[in-house]
Amino acid sequence: MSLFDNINFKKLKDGLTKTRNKLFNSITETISGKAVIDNATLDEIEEILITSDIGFDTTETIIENARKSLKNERDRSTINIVETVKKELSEVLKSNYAANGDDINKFKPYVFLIVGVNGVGKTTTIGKLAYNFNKAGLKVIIGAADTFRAAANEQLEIWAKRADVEIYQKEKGTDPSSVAFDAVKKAQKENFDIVLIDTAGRLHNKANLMEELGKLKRVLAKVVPYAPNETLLVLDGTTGQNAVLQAEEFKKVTNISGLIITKLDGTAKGGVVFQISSKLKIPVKYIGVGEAIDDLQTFDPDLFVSALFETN
Ligand SMILES: Nc1nc2c(ncn2[C@@H]2O[C@H](COP(=O)(O)OP(=O)(O)OP(=O)(O)O)[C@@H](O)[C@H]2O)c(=O)[nH]1
Ligand SMILES: [Mg+2]
Repeated sequence: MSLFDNINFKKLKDGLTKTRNKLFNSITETISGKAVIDNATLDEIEEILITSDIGFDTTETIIENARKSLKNERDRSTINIVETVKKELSEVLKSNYAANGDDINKFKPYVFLIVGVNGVGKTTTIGKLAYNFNKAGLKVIIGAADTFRAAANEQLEIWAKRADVEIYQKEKGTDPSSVAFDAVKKAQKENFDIVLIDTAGRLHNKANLMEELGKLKRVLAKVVPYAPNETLLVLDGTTGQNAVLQAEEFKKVTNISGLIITKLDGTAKGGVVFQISSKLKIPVKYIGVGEAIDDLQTFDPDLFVSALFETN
């Protein structure tokens, strides 16, 4: 059973329209009208995949596997080609997939640390997560550990109100670790199920940001030794290759348990989800398909691929 009922296939499909146009429509254009697909056509498909932000290595694997499973000329009908590419794309996502929520009942409070560079959608995503957890009947508190930016608290307060959950905050400039510490303490004392800790995306410099993360983790573990249960890295899907680089940077300095890829609505770069998933070997947990509170969806590999290939 899934924890949230937050997948709206139509919205997912609508959000992925531009990516679908780039990926699926180009593939169908390439193969339409051809009775059988020759190697030159497979090369063209390969090129489409590479230029759809899926990445070189991932595409190589997909095409190599497709060539193997379509060894016979007669297997190379257009429908078989599309189905094979779809299957291979799903495999990429499934090989790094992890279901959400299995452990949540085992830890109280269950602590999420949400990290990522500035502007990727951390605060918005925390609002959406809070809304989903609250709707699932869990008692949620948000810890406002982005004490760097002036308007951070106000923005988070608005989201907490919308999601109808509590927020723990202190004045700007407070040590983020002390906010996180106190938020988890409060959660423990007052029987909260879920703690969502927002963090700053911009500090004085990158080394600072990474150092702060390490400190946050050490301090959280002082309240509850198992915390954080999850460290989720938020990536902006519209930035394509840059998102991959960011994830690699974060992976070097901290243990990332899952990814949230935002802003997949309205971008043609959604193919980057495949590249991120296969390169980083970290599961994608959620995706953002809009700015509203109900625009966060639990990531489902098969549905994601279907949404990229279904036109009506
Ligand atoms: N279209 C779209 N916009 C999104 C999505 N998620 C976040 N945004 C927008 O991205 C912008 C930045 O979001 P924030 O949540 O403030 O990002 P942040 O990572 O907390 O930023 P900092 O706190 O400055 O580091 C806002 O305008 C959000 O509305 C999404 O899934 N789709
Ligand atoms: Mg923020």
